[in-house]
Amino acid sequence: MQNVLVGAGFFASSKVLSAQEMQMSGDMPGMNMKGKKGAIHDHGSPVLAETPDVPNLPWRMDGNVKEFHLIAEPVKQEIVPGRVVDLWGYNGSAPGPTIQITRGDRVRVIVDNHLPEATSMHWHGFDIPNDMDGSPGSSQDPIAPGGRFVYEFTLNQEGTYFYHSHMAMQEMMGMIGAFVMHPKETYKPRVDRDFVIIMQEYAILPNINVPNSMNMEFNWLTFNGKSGPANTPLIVRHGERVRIRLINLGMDHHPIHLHGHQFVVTGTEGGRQPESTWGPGNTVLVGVAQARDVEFVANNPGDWMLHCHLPHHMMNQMSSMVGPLSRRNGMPAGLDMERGMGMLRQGSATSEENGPSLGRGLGAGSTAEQPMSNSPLKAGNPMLHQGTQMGKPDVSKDANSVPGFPQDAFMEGPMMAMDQMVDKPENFGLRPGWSGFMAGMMTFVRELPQDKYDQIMELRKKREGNKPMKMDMPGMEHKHE
Ligand SMILES: [Cu+2]
Repeated sequence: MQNVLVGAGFFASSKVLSAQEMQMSGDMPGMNMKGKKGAIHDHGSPVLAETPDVPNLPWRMDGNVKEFHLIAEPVKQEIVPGRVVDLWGYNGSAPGPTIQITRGDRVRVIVDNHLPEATSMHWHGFDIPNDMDGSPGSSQDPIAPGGRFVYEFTLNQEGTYFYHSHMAMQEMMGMIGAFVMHPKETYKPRVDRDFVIIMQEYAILPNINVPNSMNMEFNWLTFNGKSGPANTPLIVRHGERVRIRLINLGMDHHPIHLHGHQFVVTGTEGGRQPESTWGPGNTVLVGVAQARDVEFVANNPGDWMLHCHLPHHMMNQMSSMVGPLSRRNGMPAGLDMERGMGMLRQGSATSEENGPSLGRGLGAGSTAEQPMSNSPLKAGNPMLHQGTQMGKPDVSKDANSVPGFPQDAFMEGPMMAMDQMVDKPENFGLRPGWSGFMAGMMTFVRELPQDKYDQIMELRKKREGNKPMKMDMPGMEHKHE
């Protein structure tokens, strides 16, 4: 029915202990399994949060201390099929794995630095002693490359928190993770589903894999490290009460909009808000460094979009593909538009050819050495992505004579569809061609009737075989009868 913890604990770094050992590593106080088949209960322990596309961080008990292990390291992250980029994150993931604890827990986090430079770990919003705060230079020395720092504190808070590197440029390389603090007893009304979405943004030019952390404009917008259509939808059953924890760490604010439902904002990065403050809405602005919890009742079945409403944040690899520019034969890289916008004319922001200038733009060709066309109307196969379905956009005969054309004709739609490439159980049953319209910070809340829900869970089971689900913590049980 929902994700609940069973009595067995779940455990740290799989590199350290085996799954068998994890199962034996003790209880998670306050989060024992209470869920019965189809039971509705307004008391007991909260459900465990799911962070689609991001693992939970296992832990082990050391006496009465919950011990976690985070490794700051470079990661290769596939943000959409075929687009693998070089980010910095934790334990092989950017964002890093989600940590979940219960109010009152004594927590230890061992942080190892496998980066080529110093880092620090800040616990965002935590009421903890100053020397555990992770502020480099003031509360501690930065953690040297190859070094380790052990954080330990007792947490008497509940809500949606996060951890992140307190080195500003490292933040823009991906270094954040969610830290959920559960109450001992579930809130009322109880939620059946609890999701986490972390918003991040990167400036990555078409022909390199490393984000330009100095940029002020962004062309890759991610939910949990994936851009649409590669992110995994939130699967819920019709009738369930759902919480979504939204976390933003980047350079932009994101107005997150849910279709087909009204929600209430039940919490901020400071924890739970009193019910008297809950007002209906369907768009919540999540500012930089903020968290917002929203809750709603899934009372309207269907595949509902959940997305950032900034138009440019619903795009992938934005480049100068709209408007009159697209009707030219292309232009030599590094001229005209780039110059006008103060873009780099050669190399990347960190290349040796470039002096200290602040590139802002991301136009196609702003780093390419050869003239290139960005013209879907002129070039033969201008935007062919391997594996895409390449349907034809529906445009009128005189489209070229209409000022402003094209806008979306080559940005979304059939020619961008890649249903097969992003096929997974959670996408089963979506309308054919759906993926051509999902990009950037866009995903679905799929609110399914029992039979469709069961079908997807069956497929999930098949995918995972007898192993625990990839996103699970050992000891966590998925019930879906
Ligand atoms: Cu946005």
